[in-house]
Amino acid sequence: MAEVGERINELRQELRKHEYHYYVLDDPLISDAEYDQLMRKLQQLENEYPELITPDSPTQRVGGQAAEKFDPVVHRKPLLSLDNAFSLAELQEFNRRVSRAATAVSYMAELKIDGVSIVLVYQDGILVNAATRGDGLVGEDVTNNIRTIRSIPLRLQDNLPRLEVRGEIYMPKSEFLRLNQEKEEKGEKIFANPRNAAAGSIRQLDPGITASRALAAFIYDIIYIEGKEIHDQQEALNFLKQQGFPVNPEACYCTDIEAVYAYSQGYQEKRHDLPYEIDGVVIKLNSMAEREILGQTAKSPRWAIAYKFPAEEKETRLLAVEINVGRTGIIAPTAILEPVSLAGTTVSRASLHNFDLLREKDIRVGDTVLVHKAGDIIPEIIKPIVEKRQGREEEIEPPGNCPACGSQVIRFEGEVAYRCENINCPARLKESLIFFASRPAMNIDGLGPAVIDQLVEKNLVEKVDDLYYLNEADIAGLDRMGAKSASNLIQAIADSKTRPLYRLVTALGIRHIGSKTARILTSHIHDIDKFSQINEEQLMSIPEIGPRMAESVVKFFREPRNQETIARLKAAGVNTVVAESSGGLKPLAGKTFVLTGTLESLTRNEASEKIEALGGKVSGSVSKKTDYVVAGAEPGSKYNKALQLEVTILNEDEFLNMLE
Ligand code: 0OX
Repeated sequence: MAEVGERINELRQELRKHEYHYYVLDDPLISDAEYDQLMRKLQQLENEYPELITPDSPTQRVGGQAAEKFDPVVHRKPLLSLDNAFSLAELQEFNRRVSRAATAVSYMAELKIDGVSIVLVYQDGILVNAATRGDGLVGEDVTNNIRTIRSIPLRLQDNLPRLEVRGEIYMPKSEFLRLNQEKEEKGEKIFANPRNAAAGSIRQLDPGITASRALAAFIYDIIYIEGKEIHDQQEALNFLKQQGFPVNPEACYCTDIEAVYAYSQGYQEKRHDLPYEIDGVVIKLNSMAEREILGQTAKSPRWAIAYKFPAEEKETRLLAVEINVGRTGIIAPTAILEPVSLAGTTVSRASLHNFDLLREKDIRVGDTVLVHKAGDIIPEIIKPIVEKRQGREEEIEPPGNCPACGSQVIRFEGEVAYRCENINCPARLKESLIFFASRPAMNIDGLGPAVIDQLVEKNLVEKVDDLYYLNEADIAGLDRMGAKSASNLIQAIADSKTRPLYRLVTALGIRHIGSKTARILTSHIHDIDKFSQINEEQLMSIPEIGPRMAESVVKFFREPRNQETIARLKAAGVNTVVAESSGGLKPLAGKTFVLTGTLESLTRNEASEKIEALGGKVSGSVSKKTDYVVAGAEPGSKYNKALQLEVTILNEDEFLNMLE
């Protein structure tokens, strides 16, 4: 037991070291796979010896239930905000005020990270609380969310009795762009800027959501410390770094205000090359003793100031609005602008994201508009300059039909996006094909993105169903495709004709209908032709089918272009029905299986298919009626339930033997 404890400690130290190198220094010492392996080892030991789990273990970053609300946290002392300066003259004025009270003045100049202020409290070297700034007096307890940020140490280098620090949580530009793209593809509202995205991510009641966003942090202030004396800001930053905190490396010691100004000017240019957004520079009197002398006003310290960069915004004219269909079928407006130079590039187009946003901002063709770059990269219209209207500006309406294929445009409940749901729409075709051929769908071996690209570019496939009319000569003409692989691919396409119906329903890429839902649908609806006759109410009477799914199914099958596609797939010999049990060998008839964990040799879908093909049933939960629980690697709670109910547990080999 003592040995296990020691091994656990070693693993934790090792993992902390790698977290620090990866997330703070941005200089990993080992591969992700090696890191994952160490983490799994620790997890295994902690599973076996749960009494040895401590809150500062690297395994304990995401845990616990979603909260109902955030508790208030009263700050030890009010968190001050900063006075602003916008010019050299204002900086010099600040310097004069400081120099009147302090002697031997020197400054630390730090980048002003555009994020969300937080306070972290460490007791005996362990993170015990994290709170937002709130109104400066009372913030919100967001400890469980902050714990998920990998660069924030759960344990400090030294066991200081108490340390309270302040810093900024931010979302890197790249993560902001990724998140907004993901949101756009889901038809959801996007975040206006990385700061809002960081704030929104920290204020999630479910820490799992915070964990899924790559937030980062810089710590820059010691609010309270026991067990150590800190004399100036430079020492503070060094000390914070030593304790394992992420500290911004661009901070600079300046002996006079001119050096501060030169630093600020430099970053006004360089800001676009940084991976995070800054909105200025914070200038702080270096000496803590001198800070005491200067004191503070009601809301800000007299010893610090923010030099704010001018916002990078320009006025230009909105010449036209182009309506485009994205690769996933989302129909979105794009602004065509009179070219204008902005933050280092010439901008002539701007994303308008969705038609709701256009209406909310009341943007019209012909307007003079204010533009900026979201995440420093994506040109966007902030607002129209209403005072400059001439009266001839035109409002922009969403189209009724897809500009690429003419299908009726669809909008789902609760989404901002308008979509084209024609699986064969030329704008969507490549994406439709990639999904159609993918493993959870028709599982066509050898038909990946590279081949699909060529098939579409060479007009060999103009509709998904054209796949089934290809011949070997068509395929053998593609790059990097020999006669043998051409014949294999034709065979793989032919083999896919006999896939079970649920795979075809999955492959159609109907919104909200993944393979699990497709399975549920086809266990009630045994013929694809019946899908176009069914209404939302009938669909919702199927357990587990909700209104969003029902709406989506009905809209998909109502589109005449999709009906045509299905007819042609059927004509090509693709299976469109659920085969009634043909009296063949059904050795698993009457047996119920539950799958848990990851199997090595086949996916969950494949395993379910095999069980069902042999007459068995697959259920999602373990009960006394379950005959077998098949347990793969890292099984979930179903495994424990099986033990408890004494249900027979099969490992992968035993399961595979049963299928033979
Ligand atoms: C920032 C930032 C914000 C602490 C004492 C006065 C203001 N956004 O990067 N605030 C401060 O300092 C606080 N420093 C910063 N670097």
